[in-house]
Amino acid sequence: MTHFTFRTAGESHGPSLCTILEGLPAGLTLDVEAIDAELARRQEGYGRGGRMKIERDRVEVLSGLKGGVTLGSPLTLLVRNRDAVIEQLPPVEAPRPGHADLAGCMKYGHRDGRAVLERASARETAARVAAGAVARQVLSQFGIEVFAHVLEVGGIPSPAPDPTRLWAQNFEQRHQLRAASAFHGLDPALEGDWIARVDQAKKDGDSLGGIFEVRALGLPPGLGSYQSGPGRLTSILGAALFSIPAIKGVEFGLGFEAGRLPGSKVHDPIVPAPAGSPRRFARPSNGCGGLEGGLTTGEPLVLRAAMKPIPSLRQGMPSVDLETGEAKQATYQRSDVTSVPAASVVGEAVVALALVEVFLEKYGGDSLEQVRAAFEFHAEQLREI
Ligand code: EPS
Repeated sequence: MTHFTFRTAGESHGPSLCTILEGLPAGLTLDVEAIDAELARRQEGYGRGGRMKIERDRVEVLSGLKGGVTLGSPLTLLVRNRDAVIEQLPPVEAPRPGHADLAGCMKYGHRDGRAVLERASARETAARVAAGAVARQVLSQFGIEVFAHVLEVGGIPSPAPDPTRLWAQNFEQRHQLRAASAFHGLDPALEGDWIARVDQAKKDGDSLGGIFEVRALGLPPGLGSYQSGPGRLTSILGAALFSIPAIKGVEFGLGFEAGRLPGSKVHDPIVPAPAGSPRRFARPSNGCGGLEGGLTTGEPLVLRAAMKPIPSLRQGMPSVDLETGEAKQATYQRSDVTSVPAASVVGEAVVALALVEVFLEKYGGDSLEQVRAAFEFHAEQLREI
């Protein structure tokens, strides 16, 4: 069995973006429309800019499928760029503070930020969303759902960590609420304030960040490892979320609040299960966010990520022309006012990819049937604990 991995390639204004997934089990009937639906969700959200009016992201499957079913060979997905104008674009003379432009130029010895931004652009996340949509299809075979929603935009509301906040318990309800939101959020009462905040930032030529939450439900206990630092699911999920451009903070469950409270208020008691329960114990709270010792507990996984505002500001930022060394406003690139809703879709994708990796590590097999057999064997064992 091949270890599950994925890679992406492509430039923001090159011909296309692509991703190759390796280690997918054979026998999965791939729903290509569901991948396109995730790509469309990534393009949405109040505060997106001009590029999203140009692109119509759709996936083409180049390898790994026969008759719509995975073969167990590398799955290649391609998303073509409509705005494939990389050769015609002007140089980026004055790097944008906050973007990779300057640090990238120093790394490679360039004076033109264009050579950096083409790959550093968040456009690359379209490929990750495509890969994540495949990962979600593997997880859903085992009753696992990954769901992200936006909690804050531009500081509204002010941070108040609470793992149970704004959470719609019912599957239909949360999907309907999120689909009706211009921000992929769950609280219609906040939308008006968020819209006003984005409109004001747009008028000011400014940009906004925010916070989104990703939950995973239906996970079996015991995914991840306490045997090594890198094997801890906490490290794997943290790395996954921090791999999204502009993510500045990640929290699990109570998050930073856990550093402020006494142990008696942080740890989740283990109590005898009510009569008729399949287990002998229950967890009345989930402050740990579904992870103990770097392993899933079987409770919902609760993660939050903070995204900084986009670095391309129409009002400008102080910078320096890399050719002349003179002070100059940063080169303005067409941009979004905010892309927190899009980042939540990417967050969902990278969490799904990280979960598939550890899921297949635990229950790995070459075909879905073999994975299912291992999963059911473990489920049987868990009934004895
Ligand atoms: C993005 C495409 C980009 C930007 C944005 C994300 O397109 P363009 O540069 O042609 O306008 O809209 O990129 C950034 C926010 C960034 O910082 O690079 C996309 O497809 O999501």
